[in-house]
Amino acid sequence: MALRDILILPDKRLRLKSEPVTAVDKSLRKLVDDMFETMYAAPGIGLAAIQVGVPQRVVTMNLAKKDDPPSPLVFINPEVTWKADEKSTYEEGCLSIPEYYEEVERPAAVRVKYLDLEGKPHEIEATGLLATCLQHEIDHTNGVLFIDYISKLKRDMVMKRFKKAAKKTEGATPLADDKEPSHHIG
Ligand code: GNR
Ligand code: NI
Repeated sequence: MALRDILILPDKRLRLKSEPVTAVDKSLRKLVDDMFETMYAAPGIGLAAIQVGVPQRVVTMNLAKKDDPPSPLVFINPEVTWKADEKSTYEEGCLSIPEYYEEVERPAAVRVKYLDLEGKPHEIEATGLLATCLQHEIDHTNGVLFIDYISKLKRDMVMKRFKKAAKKTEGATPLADDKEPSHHIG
């Protein structure tokens, strides 16, 4: 297993439409393992493959409460097949938009079809946090972020903040774990 870097706004790759998985093979299982490790370390309750730079329609999730045993879920090629008219509001966050939280209204229940890690098809009806998280992650596979549902004023403010932060660190190379920071000379 390996930790992968999480893409942060305004990384343009977060706007890509991911490609369907065509084969559940060894490299896909390695991707899923790495996604779980990365999601647990973050920590987050869900992760889409594009958030680690892989434009494939793969989602991992763990909605277990802190201190409860993990309950890992994998959704391959997930698709919403039905949305309830009823809405529910949840304060959302995103590992690609760290430390920003805002209320988002979405359908309160959805049906989702997907493949499991054996390539076997399933269809589930989700409510509550599972419904919200599935919609948030399926949006990622389509290049959609939760800030797309908030006011333009708030979204512009968030984009400005993250563009400024990215500018500050541009050209900076992450240090390897075994290296000490070098000091400027002169
Ligand atoms: O960790 C996460 N928490 C969360 C809270 C409310 C609604 C959605 C989420 S998903 C998020 C992790 C993430 O960015 N997944 O894409
Ligand atoms: Ni997210």
